[in-house]
Amino acid sequence: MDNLPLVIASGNEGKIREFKKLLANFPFDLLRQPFGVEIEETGDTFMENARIKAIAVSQKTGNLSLADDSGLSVEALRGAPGVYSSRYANSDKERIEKLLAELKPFPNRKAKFECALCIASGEKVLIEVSGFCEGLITFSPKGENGFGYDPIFEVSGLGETFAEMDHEKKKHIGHRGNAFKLLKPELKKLLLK
Ligand code: ITT
Repeated sequence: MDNLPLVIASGNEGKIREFKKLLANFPFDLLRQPFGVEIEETGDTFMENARIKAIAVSQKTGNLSLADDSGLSVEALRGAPGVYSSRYANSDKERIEKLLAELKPFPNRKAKFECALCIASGEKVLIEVSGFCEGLITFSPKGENGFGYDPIFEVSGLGETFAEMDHEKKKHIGHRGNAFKLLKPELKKLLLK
C-alpha cells in the first residue's frame, strides 16, 4: 500500500521533530506546511485553534493535515499564558524570563501543559484529542533538550524538567505523547477506511 501524504500543520520545529518520532511507524509521507503560511489563531481554547490550523492547511494543500495547538497554563497566573503561550513574548528565552518574573511572588508553582491535536480533511474534522501533563515551574531553567518552556517545566513526581529528559521519555509522559496515545487508535481506524 502506498504511503498517505500527511501535512504537519505547524511552523514550530520542536513540534515537527516530536511528530516525526511519534509518527515514525505509520504509513504516512510527512509533509511540511507550505512556506509562509500564517494562520490567525482566533480560538479561545487549544482545541478550537488546533481545528482552525488543521482545516486551513488541509484546504490550502488538498492533503490530510495534522495540527497541534498546545501551551502551558500556570495556576497562580490564572491559567496564563495558556492559548497565548507562543504570543507571550518574542523568543523562547524571553518567554521563560517573563514567566519566571511574573511567577516570582507566588509560592504556588503548579502548572499544566495541554496539547490538542486535530486531523482534518478539507473543512472536515476527522479526529480530535487532547493530552495533558502536570508539573511545577522551576525557579530557573534546567536542561538543554526540547524547546519552548521545557527548561522550566518539572514533571510531577519526577524531579527533572522536560529539557533534562531524552526525547523518548518526553514522548512517553509528555502532553503531546499523551494526546498521541489517544490519536493512535483513531488514526489506525482512519487508515483502514
Ligand atoms: P504552530 O502554531 O505553527 O504549530 P506555535 O509555536 O505558534 O506553532 P502554538 O500556537 O500551539 O504553536 O503555541 C504553543 C507554544 O507553547 C509554543 O510556542 C511553546 O512555547 C509552548 N509549547 C507547546 N508545547 C510545548 C512543549 O512540548 N514544550 C515546551 N513548550 C511547548
